Amino acid sequence: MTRASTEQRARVEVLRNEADGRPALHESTVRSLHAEVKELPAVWLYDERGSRLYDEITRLPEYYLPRREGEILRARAAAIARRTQARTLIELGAGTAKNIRLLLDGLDTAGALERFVPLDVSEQTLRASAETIAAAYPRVSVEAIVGDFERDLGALPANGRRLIAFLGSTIGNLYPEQRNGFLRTLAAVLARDDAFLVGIDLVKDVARLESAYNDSRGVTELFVRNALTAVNRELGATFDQERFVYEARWDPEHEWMDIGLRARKAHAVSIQHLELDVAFEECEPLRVEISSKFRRERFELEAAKARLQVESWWTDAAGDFAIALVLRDTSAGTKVNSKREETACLQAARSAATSTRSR
Ligand code: AVJ
Repeated sequence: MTRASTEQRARVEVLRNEADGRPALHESTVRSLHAEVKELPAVWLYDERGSRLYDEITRLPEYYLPRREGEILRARAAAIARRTQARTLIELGAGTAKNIRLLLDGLDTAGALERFVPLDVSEQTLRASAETIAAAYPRVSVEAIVGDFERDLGALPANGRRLIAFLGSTIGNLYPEQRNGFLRTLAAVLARDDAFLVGIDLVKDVARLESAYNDSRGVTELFVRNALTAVNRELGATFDQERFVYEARWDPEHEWMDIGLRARKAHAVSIQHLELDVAFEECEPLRVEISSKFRRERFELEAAKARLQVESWWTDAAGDFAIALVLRDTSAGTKVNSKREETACLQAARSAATSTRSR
């Protein structure tokens, strides 16, 4: 394969570049720092160094997620190819994750796959992985998109059967309300023959969950602390690493890992480009991300609320992780609603009748 033909195949379309996104990111950073629990948007984790550190996390013995997901994909890729007959594979939040290749292998072997569309906010990471995929799958045309999976679902290429993959339990980074919005938007853009494939980390033993985010080599801590480094550099902030301790703990009420830092002592941080001074109390937390863990019933319910239907649910042998194949709900939706309306109006009629009778 010559270099020129490889480059021709990996096209990169920039829907939004870093400069476009900056006002929104600054705004959401200000908002997050004013929240009840102070927070830095998780986007700050994924600069070049952050992406490298995350890559390192995926190889940690404690961080079971990618290996469990890989186990499921290896076992199910052929079935997924058969059921979806996908001609286009779209990957949301593509990054550097390797598991998408198991899906590409399955779809490519089945023979229908024509196109791979990775979407990610980081142009640099995206270009590199698009080139690698283009070189490894010569029959597949790679059309990468620099964009945001919460805002750009409507801009995805739409001809032919599509499989939209959202792997790695990245969906767990969204707050419930955001997740609901995401699923609703997805339901709106999903055609009858399209499918959505989502990797989901499951609720499990607290000790195992906490050790996945408190690895013995401290790579996760470096990854999280890198958000402070990025904000110092990009926003002229004065976060001092020494003044914070790393903390990742299970929140049983919300069933998510609460990941971030905690101020050792009361102090203030100034963020020059936001014209903001942020005061921390002693022990006050600064959240950097949440990582929600799921139960099947809850996920199916959330999907149904967004008019999506979980067609298949596969787990690894240990039951640590799940992959759900999700379709647009073509059957229930309107029927359920009209039934509910009917019941409500019958109830109203009945109670009106009762009150008339008793008068
Ligand atoms: C990439 C969002 C799935 O939540 O497990 C890993 C990020 N943070 N270790 C996760 C992460 C700390 C990861 N996701």
